[in-house]
Amino acid sequence: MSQPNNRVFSGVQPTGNLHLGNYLGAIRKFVALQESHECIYCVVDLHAITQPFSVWGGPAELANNTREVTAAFIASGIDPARHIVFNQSQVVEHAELAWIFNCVARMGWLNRMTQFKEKAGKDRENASVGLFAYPTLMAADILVYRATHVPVGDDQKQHLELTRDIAAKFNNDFAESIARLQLDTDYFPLTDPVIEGPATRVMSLRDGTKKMSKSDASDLSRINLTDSADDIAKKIRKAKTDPEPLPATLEELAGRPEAENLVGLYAALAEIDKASVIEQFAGEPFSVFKPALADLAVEKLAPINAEMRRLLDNPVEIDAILADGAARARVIARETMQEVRRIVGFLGD
Ligand code: AQP
Repeated sequence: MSQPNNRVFSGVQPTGNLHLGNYLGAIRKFVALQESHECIYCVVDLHAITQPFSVWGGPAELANNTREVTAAFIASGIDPARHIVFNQSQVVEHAELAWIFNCVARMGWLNRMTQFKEKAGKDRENASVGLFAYPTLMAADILVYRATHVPVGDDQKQHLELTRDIAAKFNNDFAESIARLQLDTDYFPLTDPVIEGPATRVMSLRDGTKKMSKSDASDLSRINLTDSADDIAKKIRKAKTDPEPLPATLEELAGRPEAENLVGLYAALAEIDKASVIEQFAGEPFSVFKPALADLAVEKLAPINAEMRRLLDNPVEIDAILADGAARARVIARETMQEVRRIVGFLGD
């Protein structure tokens, strides 16, 4: 199989409470890349189950959460006919390649992953083996399609560096075999992360030093993609801020994490840079800025919210999209795995 040079892969976990950070940090970029790249977007359900039932809702919630992420993809503008949208567990090759990568990656590499430390918390002995091995599955998700670009939020940067390390070590460890089979020397590409724009790390509305997160106990900390216009306005009104008005320069925002976050949100939603937001609102108090931000957020999110609701009322339509996407993803993944099995030296097809 020849190496693609413009293939995008990315995923979102079906762990409920899809929020504005997921949208601005990831999903909106997925939409933009459709014009220039061949895109594969995945609802990563195998990743969701690495955490306790209390985080992903258990079997009763997983199907609904998977449909919710799919609906968010489509409602945001991803075209599942031109590109591929599917859920990870329908393509078993992800898990198969992850096993091989478990044997390529080193314990020391995984021990350094900050997401594991954060998610496992103090009770590390009780974390699942899957949570520890999460980054090797993520590398397999990307590399089973030999994807060249991965749009993600800033929190995934370290995992993408590990993906590059795994690809490089595999290419090196199996170099002789790859050459004997006359495959590309760089069999797995060194994937480029796409982490850019004013919203690569959207922060909690209750604490500007913490990432906006699905698992935050406070619903006021995040704007969910399923929130009504009233909820969005209320959450922005109640967002933590400091008593100062907005400054006249971007530099003066330093050390004001909540103000910086809200300015970043405005910039991302309006698709302008932070400096232009400051120019527009310099000297204004939050009592003026917050309603403007709420109006903008409602304007941008209401059409997505409405289309998500329509889709979620038609689960058969969503399931058909996922089945069709999985069938097309499988064709690519099987081809890679046939080659990988020969590279590693396994007998059989
Ligand atoms: N706050 C954020 N700002 C910008 N991007 C974000 N992403 C997540 N949070 C933010 C990006 O969204 C994509 C999908 O994320 P995920 O489903 O893998 O979940 P996650 O990274 O574990 O983040 P969450 O939503 O905050 O969940 P929990 O509560 O489990 O930590 C990724 O590209 C991610 O970078």
